[in-house]
Amino acid sequence: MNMLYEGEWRTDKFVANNEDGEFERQTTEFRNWVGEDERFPVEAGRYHLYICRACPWAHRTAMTRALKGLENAVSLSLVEPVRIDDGWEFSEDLPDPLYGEEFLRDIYLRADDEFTGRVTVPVLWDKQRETIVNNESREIMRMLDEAFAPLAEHDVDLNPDGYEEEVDRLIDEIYEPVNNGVYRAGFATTQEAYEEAVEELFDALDHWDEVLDDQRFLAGDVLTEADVAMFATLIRFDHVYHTTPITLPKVCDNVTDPLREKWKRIRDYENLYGYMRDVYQIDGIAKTVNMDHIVRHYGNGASPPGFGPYDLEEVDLQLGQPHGRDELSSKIFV
Ligand SMILES: N[C@@H](CCC(=O)N[C@@H](CS)C(=O)NCC(=O)O)C(=O)O
Repeated sequence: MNMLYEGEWRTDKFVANNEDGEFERQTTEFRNWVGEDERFPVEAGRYHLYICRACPWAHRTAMTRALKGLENAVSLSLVEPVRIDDGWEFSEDLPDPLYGEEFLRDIYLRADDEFTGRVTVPVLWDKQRETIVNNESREIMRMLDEAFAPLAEHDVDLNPDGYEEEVDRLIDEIYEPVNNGVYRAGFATTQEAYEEAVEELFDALDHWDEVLDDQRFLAGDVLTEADVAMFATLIRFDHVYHTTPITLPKVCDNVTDPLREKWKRIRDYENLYGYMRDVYQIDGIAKTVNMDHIVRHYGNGASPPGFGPYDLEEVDLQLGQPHGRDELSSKIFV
């Protein structure tokens, strides 16, 4: 994978798997907090989100912005869905609205011209100080939810009083097996690492399908940040992640797929499927989902060739179909 190394774009530096063949996600570099750090006060129009519609981590931040009604307070722009050798790129169709840069790495270099690390989305950018505030999706999601609340046009709290501990626990609980689990399965280069990731992923999905049998959302009766995190993985699952093991043995000679029968689609889960449609149908969410970008990203060499894509025509998730889950709880927010 490509990355910046002391300010230079390098294609030879980064190794994502450890010696056991397990995929290791790098930790992010910019971790400032709007509202808590006096350099970054809460101000309408001051901050910008760079995202990619294909990326599940970036999707969390776009969903939170939409649910809170922060579109007028925090601007947003997209990079092209296919990550090329030069990394994430802007284009004529999807230009960098702030500086007219060619690549997202140029934005990182504006923040730190000696930057070493991967050039990832999402990025929360401060237009006034001209630097990256934060590039960790979980933290950006929380900031949009809480620090930016005074600017929000919707009375929506995704980490409500009394739920805080549970929301953090849930976000932690689904991260390894589900959100990152699909990548641990897809990027594993040894049989052992692959099997462990697949077992954990489907044990977790089975578990949450059961939990969602008698509660509408992960934390109970209302939608929280944990659901935002879960949805971003589920919505990509049938089109992208589910296709991985079909081709994985062809990609990695040393990984075979005895666990194939374990792989279910979200459509095969009664409750997870209804839950995914439920979240999709909440005001503002559908427009954050760009299935075309999702499928193009995973199908065009941006990721290991084992990933997707399904033909969009072939897989119609029927996301607008009734879900009946309002019988479990009549409200969505506190
Ligand atoms: N921990 C980061 C991970 C973000 C991430 O890995 N984004 C991917 C896109 S899905 C990316 O930009 N990858 C580019 C790279 O790793 O070089 C977060 O949650 O914000």
